[in-house]
Amino acid sequence: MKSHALHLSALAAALLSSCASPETDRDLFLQADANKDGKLSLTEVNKVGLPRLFNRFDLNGDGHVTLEEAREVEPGFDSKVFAERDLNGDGKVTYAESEKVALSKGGLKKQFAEVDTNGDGFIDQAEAEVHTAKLDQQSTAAQ
Ligand SMILES: [Ca+2]
Ligand SMILES: [Ca+2]
Ligand SMILES: [Ca+2]
Repeated sequence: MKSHALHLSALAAALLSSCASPETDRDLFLQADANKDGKLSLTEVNKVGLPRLFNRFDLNGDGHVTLEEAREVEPGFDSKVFAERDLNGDGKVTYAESEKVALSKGGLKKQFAEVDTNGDGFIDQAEAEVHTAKLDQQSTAAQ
């Protein structure tokens, strides 16, 4: 993964990765669409996106993210941001901690709003595709 990709929106990284094939994106979309209404709500996006985001940082897959792991994924990761998520202060962020903090901030709300271009509170497949295409362009431009 190229470094610029790390700064793409969390939703993109988590759900609609720019390096995934369209096939994978569609699978992800379907997987995220828990109630199968053909649209993604913020709740659905958080449910699928937050664990994926977490797993991306948990490099050794032991169920918690250390500051070292966070910095390996995102060099210069702010230790304050880390401390804010490490609710019990043991130097590790578990998924439960990260989810709790993320949801208290609205989860992937900001990233969601970027994809929900008509602002109806749902991401439909067309909006998801537009977003993916945009990311593809960005990643091509950055190469
Ligand atoms: Ca870990
Ligand atoms: Ca902790
Ligand atoms: Ca929409």
